[in-house]
Amino acid sequence: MKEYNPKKFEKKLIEEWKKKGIFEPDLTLRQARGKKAKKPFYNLMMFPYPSAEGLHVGNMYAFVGSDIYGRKKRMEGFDVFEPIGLDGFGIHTENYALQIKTHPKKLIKKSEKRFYQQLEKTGNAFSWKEKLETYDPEYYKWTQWIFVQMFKNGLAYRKKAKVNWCARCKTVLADEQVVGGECERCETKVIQRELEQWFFKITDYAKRLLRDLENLDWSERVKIAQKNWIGRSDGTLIDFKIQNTKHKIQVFTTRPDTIFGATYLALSPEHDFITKSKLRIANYNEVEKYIKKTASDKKQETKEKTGIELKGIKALNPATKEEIPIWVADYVLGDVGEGAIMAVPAHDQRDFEFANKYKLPIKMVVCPHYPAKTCPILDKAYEGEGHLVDSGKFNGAPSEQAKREIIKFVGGEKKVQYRLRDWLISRQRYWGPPIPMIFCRNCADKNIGERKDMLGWHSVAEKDLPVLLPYIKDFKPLGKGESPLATRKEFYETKCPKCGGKAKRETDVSDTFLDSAWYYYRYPSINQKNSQLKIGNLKLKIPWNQKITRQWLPVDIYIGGAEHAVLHLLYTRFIAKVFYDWGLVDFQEPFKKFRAHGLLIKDGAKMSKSRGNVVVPDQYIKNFGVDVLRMYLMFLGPFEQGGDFRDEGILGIERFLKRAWKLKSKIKSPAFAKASAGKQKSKIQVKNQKLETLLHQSIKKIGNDIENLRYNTAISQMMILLNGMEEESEIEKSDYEIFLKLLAPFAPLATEEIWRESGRKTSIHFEKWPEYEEIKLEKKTFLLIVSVNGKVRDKFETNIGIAREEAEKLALARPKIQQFLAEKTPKKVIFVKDRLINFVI
Ligand code: ANZ
Ligand code: ZN
Repeated sequence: MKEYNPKKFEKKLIEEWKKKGIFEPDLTLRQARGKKAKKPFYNLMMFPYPSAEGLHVGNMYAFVGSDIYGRKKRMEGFDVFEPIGLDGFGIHTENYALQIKTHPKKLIKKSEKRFYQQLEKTGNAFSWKEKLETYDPEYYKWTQWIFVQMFKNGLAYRKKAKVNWCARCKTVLADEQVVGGECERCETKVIQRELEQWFFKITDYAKRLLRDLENLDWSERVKIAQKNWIGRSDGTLIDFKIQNTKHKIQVFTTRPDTIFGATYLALSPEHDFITKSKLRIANYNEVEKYIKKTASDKKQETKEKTGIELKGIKALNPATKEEIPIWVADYVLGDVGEGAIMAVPAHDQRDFEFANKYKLPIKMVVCPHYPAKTCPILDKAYEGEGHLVDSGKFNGAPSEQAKREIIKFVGGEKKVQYRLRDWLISRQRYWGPPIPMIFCRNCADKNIGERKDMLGWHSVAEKDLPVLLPYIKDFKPLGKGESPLATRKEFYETKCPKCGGKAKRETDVSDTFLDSAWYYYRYPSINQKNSQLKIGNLKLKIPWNQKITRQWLPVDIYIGGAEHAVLHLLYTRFIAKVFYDWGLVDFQEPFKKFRAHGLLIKDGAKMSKSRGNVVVPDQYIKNFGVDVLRMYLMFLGPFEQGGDFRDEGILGIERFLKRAWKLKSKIKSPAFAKASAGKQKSKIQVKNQKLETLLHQSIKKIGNDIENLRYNTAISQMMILLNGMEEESEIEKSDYEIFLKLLAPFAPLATEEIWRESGRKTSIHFEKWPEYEEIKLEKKTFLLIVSVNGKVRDKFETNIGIAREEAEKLALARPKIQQFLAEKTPKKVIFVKDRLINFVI
């Protein structure tokens, strides 16, 4: 019999699969699966962004895990769609192009080829006919189309704002791209710059984004991250009068019950009260200096708080009617709440630290040890609930109840607020879709514009899309707050679509995360006619085919990295809701089920290019074959937790596949080669009860494990099953086939090859997933140990519950035992029920 040699068949099968397109479902579902029910299943993995270095095993890990799930679904009778493409626009690719001094246009040609080659080698069941690249004008035309619709629907706007600036990437960043005060990509400390930028109004959707999280079947850690990021807080707006003026300062607080302990007000440095009260502020020059100094710092929780008092003015605490000082402090954020707080040092840790530093009064008003006579100031703020003290007529009230009463008492207004900021969408870089907007000075001066709040701004007409990204040889970011497109007159000089006069194109490009926020709508429609839709009284071509979209979307399972929790995974949800509101789709959540995969560790650190500990799959595939690498990766640990990539383990998997290959020589009938291709019953045929139980157990366990992405334990069970089958002197052909089918999602190539060798014309991957019977799960036999004078001499399977006499009779009949007893009668027989029998001679 031939040895297991993946070189002989892996490449051949992969090419054949692709050529015949066996994993291309009929997307129209017209002839899907012959007469059987049409069951579309959209199996999606997170859009990869490649660089020319290509795929590393960490990426492959995620893809293979997704593929295994899809393969089982296919065997369960679903029409599985598993597309692949490249998220090749954006800073990631551009930075890499800069680093290796190539133009991104040239770079992507190379990386595209390399990446698709590598992906092909994974053995995944991709639908190759539907691949897409975000830098393809046919694709980004629609990305721009989305921008235009966002503008027309009031969801895209431009404003001057303090924004995150990465000096190394020379561009602004969305809040979601700033991690711990640093640029998510290059880990440079982010500073604040005042720039005019485009935003998407994701905050309009905060409430729904939060509410709909609840019922989502998503990885819990991602749901929690989104919840915290959206950050709902239920609070109250309270006015503080400014003494001797008509002015008021409104604060947002979640703890109105602590108002009697509010010993000062604190404003963010951006608060407009400061400039408005310039003449009344005695130390205005100093204040101005302070504000300038803090302006460029990105605020961080851990930083030491600083501030300055506004001299010459006081506020009135509406509860105590006492005068309190007003401070400007950098720990109060300009874009959160009202940009002003009532500071309660005894009950808010930030205020506590600030008050200690600047010697401001600390007044305890919520007492945790009520009804003690006095309530001592603690060495940190007491942020919990309790009973009110030092709070006038509210003394003794529980804080929760006092909240409601005090809101009435001071005339506060309830308000729900979110931490989420609008999505900063423009980038001062080259490698992205130009933002399809035109500004006309002339129109602006005459108060003309598509939108009243955006005078002079016109969106590019749908028929004029795409706005092509021009070739710019020197594409380096300028760092002046403008994209390199701003250096190209021939690009930005244009005619106003309204008045025909001289106008200027927007020169920023859009954020990469917009490219990837809608790609999964495009995949199934790539080779279909786009639909026309009536929106209002407008007939509009949309980026997909409506019928196909209805059949295939939303995505059934989405697998990807948890690091995208508040980036890609939040933006996609937002865009889906926007599309829903526009009447484009009938669902509000893009991914029915999302599972985050774990990370691969190498030498104690996360595998990543920046750490330089990347393992490239190619050499492993060459040495061991792709099935071995796939199974090895999946065996490293629970898929949702990741694992440690070490070389040693791979040999064990290789041995397993060699043995699985060889197992076919145990098949009882040599007629395996002429198997009846038509009738492929998955019925377990085995006569041997022990193996029968094992088969049923394995089908159950492996099926459940795949469903729960516990591929490592599924593989362990495959190993147990293999051991069990190897113990037999002969196995039934049909039992071996069950073994193959269970293995097929993990080792799709070896199993397909064996299937073929047995004379089948069809693919194993469309076979029916084996079924188990509940009543056959329980084992009815056990391995009885037979020893002579305490030494184990024999073992055999027998029924559980066997009686002593029966066991003795059977044991004595065994040739081995007869040999050891040498015709002596045992002096004593020790019997341990369902375990062993020992003869003492
Ligand atoms: C008084 C108070 C007393 C507060 C107390 C807390 C505890 P969450 O729940 O995270 O939304 N706050 C309001 N606006 C702010 C801003 N622009 N920058 C920094 N802090 C701001 O937090 C709401 C609380 O954060 C508010 O309630 C306010 O402090 C502060 F014992 O008001 B609190
Ligand atoms: Zn104009």
